[in-house]
This record gives sequence, C-alpha cells and structure tokens, in this order.
Amino acid sequence: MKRLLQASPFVLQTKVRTAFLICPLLTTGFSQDLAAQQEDQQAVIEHIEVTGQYLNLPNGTGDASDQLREKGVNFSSAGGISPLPILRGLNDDRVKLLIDGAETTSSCANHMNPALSYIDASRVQSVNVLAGITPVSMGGDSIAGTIIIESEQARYADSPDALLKSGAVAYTYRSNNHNHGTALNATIASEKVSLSYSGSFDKAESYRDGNGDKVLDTLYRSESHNLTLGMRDEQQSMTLKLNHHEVPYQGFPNQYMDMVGNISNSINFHYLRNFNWGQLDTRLTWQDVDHEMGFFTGEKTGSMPMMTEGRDIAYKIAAEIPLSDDHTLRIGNEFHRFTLDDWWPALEGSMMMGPDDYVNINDGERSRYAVYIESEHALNNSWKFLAGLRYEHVIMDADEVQPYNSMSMSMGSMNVDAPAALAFNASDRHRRDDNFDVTAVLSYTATQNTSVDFGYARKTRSPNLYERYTWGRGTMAMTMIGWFGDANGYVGDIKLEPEIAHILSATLTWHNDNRTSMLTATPYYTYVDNYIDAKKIGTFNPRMAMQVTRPRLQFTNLDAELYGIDINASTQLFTQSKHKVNLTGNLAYTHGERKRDGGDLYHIMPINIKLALEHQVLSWTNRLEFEWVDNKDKVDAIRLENKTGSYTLVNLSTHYDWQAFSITVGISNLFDRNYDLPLGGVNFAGWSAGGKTGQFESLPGQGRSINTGIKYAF
Ligand SMILES: [Cu+2]
Repeated sequence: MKRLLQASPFVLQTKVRTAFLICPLLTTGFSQDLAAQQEDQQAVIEHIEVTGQYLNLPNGTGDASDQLREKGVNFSSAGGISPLPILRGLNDDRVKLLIDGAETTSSCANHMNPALSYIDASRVQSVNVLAGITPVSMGGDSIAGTIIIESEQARYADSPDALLKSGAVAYTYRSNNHNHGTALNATIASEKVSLSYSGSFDKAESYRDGNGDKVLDTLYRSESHNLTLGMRDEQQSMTLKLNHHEVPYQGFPNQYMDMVGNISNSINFHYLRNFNWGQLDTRLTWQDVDHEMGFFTGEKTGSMPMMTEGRDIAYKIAAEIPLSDDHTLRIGNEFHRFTLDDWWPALEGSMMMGPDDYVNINDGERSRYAVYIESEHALNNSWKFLAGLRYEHVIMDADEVQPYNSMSMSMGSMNVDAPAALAFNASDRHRRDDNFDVTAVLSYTATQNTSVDFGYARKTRSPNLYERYTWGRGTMAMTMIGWFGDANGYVGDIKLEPEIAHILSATLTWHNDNRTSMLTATPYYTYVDNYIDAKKIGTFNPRMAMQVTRPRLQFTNLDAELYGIDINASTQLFTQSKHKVNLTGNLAYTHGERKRDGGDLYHIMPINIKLALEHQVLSWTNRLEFEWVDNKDKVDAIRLENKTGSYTLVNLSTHYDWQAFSITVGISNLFDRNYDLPLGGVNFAGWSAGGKTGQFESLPGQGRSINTGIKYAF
C-alpha cells in the first residue's frame, strides 16, 4: 500500500547529507527507479528509507510500525500503538530509535510507552533503518542498529515575496477493529520563517482474528498535537518543535496490566549552521511523561494503580568537516539523562497492597556522556573506507525503596518483598560503565554491476533502570516487570554488566545495466558478550490457577550468538507506454542461541518470505502482496515460549491520486486466515476472561480487514 512519493527539496537535502556518509549508492536514492531504491537498502550498513509527503495519509494513523515492517523491522506485540521493534533478533532498547534526533526512554516496567508510540504514522516523513553495523555518529547505547524517523520538516516559500500556505486533512478507516483515524496539518511560511501545526486522532476497538473472534484487550485511543516553528537564512537554520501526546487508554493483551493514561510533552530545538570549515549541528531535547497503569475495560478486569513519571533531557553537538573532496571527518559530543520514579499507590482496604505505597524505582537516574570521531574516505574509484570510535560514560543510580508493608507474613504466606527491600536498600546502587564502540566498513565496487561492502562493529548497551534496579521478589511484584509479553515474572540485578556485540556483516550487490533488476544478499554474524537474558529462580501460579506454572526470572548476563541472512530482489517484469509492472521479494532468516547450552533465544522471527507485485499506470497503483512465515519451532525454553504454525497472508490494495485527492482502498489478510503471531507473546487477556482454564495460548493475528483512506491537500 506504500508508495514512494517524491520528496520535497528540503527533505532531499537533509537526506543526502546523512546518506552520503554511509552509502555510496545513495545518490540514486530519490529516483523513482525501483531497482535503484532497492539497491540503496543493501549496503552493509543497511540504509533503508521511505520518503513521504508531509502528512502520509491515507497510509494510515496509529503507530509507524507498518512503515518500518516493510524495511525489515519485526515487532513484538504489545498495545495497539506500542509494539516493540526487533532488528535481526535483537529487541526494544537494543535498537536505537531517533525521532527528529531525540531519544525517548520507556517510562514503564512493561515498556508500554516506547519511543515509537509517540509518533503517529501520519506525521512520518522519512524512515531510515540501519541494521547491524551503524556509524558511531548515529549509534551508541544500542547493539542492534539505529532507526531514524523524521517527522514533518519546516517548509518555506520559494522566493522573498511569496507566502506559502498549505495543508491537508485525511481520514482512514479499518473495518476489522473499527479503527477511525483523522489527521490534519496546516503550514504558513515566508522564505525565512515557517509555522505549522499537525494533529492526529486515532481510536480502535479490539480486533478480530481469522475466525471472527474478538482478540480481547487490543483496543486503544490516542491523540497528538504538534507545532513546528522554523527560521533560516543562507548560513543557518533553526527548528523548534513542541509536541503534546495523550493516550487515555490502551489495552495490552499479553500483560497483566493496561495503560489507563499516558501524557507526554516534549520540546525539540535544532540549530544548524554552515561555517567555512564545515557544518555544526546542535540539538536540545526534553520530554516529560506521566504514565498510569490499571484497568479500564471489561475485557480485562482487576484493580491496582501503578504510576510512573519519566524525563529525558539531552543535547547533541556534531561537527562535519570536509578535509578534502574525498575525505570527511565527523566529531561529536552528546549527553542524555533519563530520570524515573515508579510507584504503586496503596490500595485502600487491601491487606496485600497496603498500607504503604510500593516504591518500585525511587529517583532512578541513567546519564550518558558520549564523544565520537568518524572518518569517511574514498580511497579511489572503487574503494571507500569508513571508520569511527565512540566512547560513552554511563552513570546509573537509584534511591531506597519500600514494599507495601514490612510485616514478615502477609495473608498467611511469607512477605518476601520486605526482606528484598531491606537487602536492596543496604546495597551499593551506584554504577558506572565505560563503553567503547568501534565501526569499520570497506566498500568495494568490483564492476559496473557488482559491489561488495563488508565491515565490523563493536557496539555496547548498558542495562536499563528496570534491568538493574527492580527488586521485588513476591509473585505480584515480579509479574509487573517485563516487556516480553510472556506473562512471566522478572526481577532486576544491580550487578548486571553492559552487553557488548561484535558484528560481522557483508553485502553483495548485483544489478543489470539499466538497473531494472537487482539482487542483494547480506549475511551477518553477531556475538554478544554479556547478553542480558533471564535465569530461572523459581516458579509461580498466575492468578492462583494451579494448572499453570510459570517461571520467576532474574535478568542475567549470558553470552549469545545470532546469525542470519537477508536477501532482497526486484525486477521490472513489464513496461509498455504508461504501464509498469514490478516484482519485489525478500527473504529473512535469523538464528539466535545462548552459548552456554545452545538454547534458543526468545522472540526470534522464523524464516519468512515477502513478495509484492505492483502495477502502475499514471497516478493509479495496484499492489498484490504475499507473506509467508514458517513454523516457529525454535522457542525459548526458559521463558516457556509457545510454538506457532506456518501461515501465508495475501493483501491487496489500490491507490489513486485525483487532483487534490488521494484515495486508497485495500484488503489485508484477504482470505481471513487465522494464525498465531510468532512474536505475539501469550494471550493473557483471553485466558483471564475465559475462566483461567488451560495453559497460556499464543496471541492471534488480525483477520481480514477492509482499509480505506482519503486525503485532501490544499
Ligand atoms: Cu506501563
């Protein structure tokens, strides 16, 4: 359903600037030529991007995961707008997600509010996915790669006397979950000053699976309001973005809790200036989040309030210095501080959840100080070399905590949280990590039709606050921690070490002379020292259901190994007068295991193949997609991950541009196939509402849906 739209000139500039440093092929990246686009995706630092018009509808509202899915990013299921990204088997915090250059940390023990949940799909202007090896100037504090999302850019009038006035309104509807989305934007700008507003509203009921059964607790509602002020002259540009985002409710079918409120305000200030020695890029970002968990729907019932307050503050200073025509130097300094309070107010009249508030994380702090240097050098016409070194100093700390009560017995059983709190408060909680990242990539253009890129990266991530500082040992407390959708219980470990990934990867690229057909293959290998995984420290019976036994897990460092291959191909099957027919395909295979016992890692996507046939005539595009996913029989035994079956989905869509209108009509899951999501986790809400009988089953995927969108631009 996605179409590559012509980028505005401003976007083009910024794109070329960022793209140049990592991909020699990027100069062709904005052509409508399919093969060339495909080729851009293939450098060893996989550089993948989509550029859309300001206001992407009728592609849709909601989270931007659809725009990323087709770029090879997988997602583990969570709430309707909060799925967690997985790149080549590495999930969530291991992926660095930059939205307009800002990093947002999840302020929730279930990671219900990941960075991606704050950007509505309608606002996404461009997406870059750098899987695996990432330039150090775009990395740090991540081991899987970097996803770069840009929202609406400031747009300006073409000439001194002109005034730019433009805008768009759009509406989308998806039949399966009665999802209504509305988005609008308006811009007024002179040649030097630009002001724009964008807003979105999105609301969905719980979706239905291929059997027509409701998948409980998958409903949500969200809205966002965003102001962008831009100013520029010949030497400099300044952009100020103010964002307000609200989620009144969002169901999480594979968690014990739901989101009953998430309010976020953020400021993003960006200043860019050209000097005679090069360019200076500075950014200041701030985001405050008020997050509340509880229960809001009859589809999953309970009573327990949980509150979280988080704040991200950061600056970034980056200098790009062209030393000669074929040699560029980049140096930078970054600072990022995340602070967090997480507490669970006492429940009145409850023996177990009172009389005190449970303090989960008190004044948690995670601060990173980073510097890097990077050199990009074209050695001659066929060889190019990129190398970088990055150092980060990470400081983490948390204050003393308290359990609901300090009695040694509670409801006739041992109150294990009381001694756990004493032990936590007596421990030294201050931690410092010194993290080094290295990237080295060689690109070799062998012939006019073939090239190879290969490289090595060492990437480091320090544990997050929840991995180091959650401490409760009781069943209830432990089941509140974890972003895995497995309904297991988790506890942190202050002594956790940072995880260090060593990544080797190569990309082989072939295309024909006129670039209408191309093929690339990217094999990769990653060894992770001190991979943060889980070890079993006990068991429990969820919700007193004695037939279900789940593990109590503690975060722990283990060594892990991941390898796989991505293959992409595209060809122009047919072209005659105004008609064009293209076929694209890709295959992804990932394997992940623990080195100690060869056990399979959690949430590894089975081998899968996607094929898309696209027919274009003038401004009319038709698209037919097949997606095949193999059985998932390699599962994490420690987390009791479920196996899932193989499935094939077919999607069909048509898109038409007529004057100021764009219209899309599509059918996803055309044959209403019923299937389980390989990365969906367990259907806890369904189990709970169904009388808590039997074992936890897998979360089903969405059945057939008729999706429509209409946009009017003025
Ligand atoms: Cu939460």
